[in-house]
Amino acid sequence: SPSYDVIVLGLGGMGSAAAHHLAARGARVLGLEKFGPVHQRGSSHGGSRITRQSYFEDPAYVPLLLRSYELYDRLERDTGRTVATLCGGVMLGRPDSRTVAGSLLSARTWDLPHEMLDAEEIRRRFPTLTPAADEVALYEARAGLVRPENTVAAQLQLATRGGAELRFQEPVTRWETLPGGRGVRVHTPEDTYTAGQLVICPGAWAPGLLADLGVPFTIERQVMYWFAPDGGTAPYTPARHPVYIWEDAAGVQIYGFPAIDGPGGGAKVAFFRKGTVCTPETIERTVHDDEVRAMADQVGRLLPGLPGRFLKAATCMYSNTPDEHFVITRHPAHPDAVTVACGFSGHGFKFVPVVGEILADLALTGETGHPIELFDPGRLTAAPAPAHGGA
Ligand code: PYC
Repeated sequence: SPSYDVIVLGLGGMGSAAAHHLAARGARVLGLEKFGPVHQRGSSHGGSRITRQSYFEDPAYVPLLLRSYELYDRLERDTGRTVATLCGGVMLGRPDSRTVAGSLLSARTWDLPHEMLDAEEIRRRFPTLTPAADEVALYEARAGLVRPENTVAAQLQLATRGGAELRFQEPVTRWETLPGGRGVRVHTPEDTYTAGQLVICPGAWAPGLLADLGVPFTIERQVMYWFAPDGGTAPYTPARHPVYIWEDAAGVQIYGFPAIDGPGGGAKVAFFRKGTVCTPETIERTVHDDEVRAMADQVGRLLPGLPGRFLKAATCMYSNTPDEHFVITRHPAHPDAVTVACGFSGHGFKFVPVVGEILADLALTGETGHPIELFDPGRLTAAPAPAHGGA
């Protein structure tokens, strides 16, 4: 059976990044993907993902974001593909909302450039937005969007250029570590491969492929919607319109993008974290009228002109961990041979290039200089403390 330094399982956002970074360091890499290149079945499609640095989820993400921005720039230079558009972004809600207060905490902790805008100033700067009088925004000029399909295509291109062998339509059916620290064996319907190291980037297939990790993943169906605004897209183009995350008084978050697909393409908007539990095999791909109405109603409260005409919708999946922080680690049961990256919980794509770098570090040296303590799965799997007096 053919032998490699590293096998990468899954060539979506994270796996294609890993394959690229590993190949660039001279490793003999085999990448295996269940579907075709740049497919629409997982979590790396839909044309756009938000990127931002004043990170409301936790200030611990900021150093990784700063590195990710550098690597997105490099990806663009090395391939000539457009992967990022930094049109600015507003994180909007009441001052004490998680979206606003959390973003401000990261901005202050890391001294990131930002502006705080009151409702009047938001309306003056961005006339499509109609916040309530008690809402404010953190504006970040370096926020914007990254393009998932272009990013995956660029990373696959660089992986191939670096000598990686990439095999598509070839699902991994089984893998095992070999005795005596001799690496891993990976089985597909086509062949059996061996390698010193395995990197697993399973996306929404984590519950099946990483059952032994013990992390209770929840796979969620999410819907992305495109609307053609009343009066045309001119005020919604990236030169004039920011990305936005808006949290209403009830804590419901939506997010959206400028119109990046030309005059006929409309603008994309979605609920953040309002999905329904699914599996990759059973996910409902049809989007129903009541879902479109609910989205139009919610986005119409902030952008009254946007839900002019519904154009289309598409589904994708989040792979949530219980605390919505990622899992990036050497596999606790196979620490010498297996590295995993999963549970990106709906906010991972902006990190794709730096995760590739981290996975290459872990697979080739067993450690990384990047701060990944937050992503240790031990936080989710630790046995409960024994009851008092128990024995
Ligand atoms: O990571 O910024 C993000 C995001 C917004 C909506 C879903 N993910």
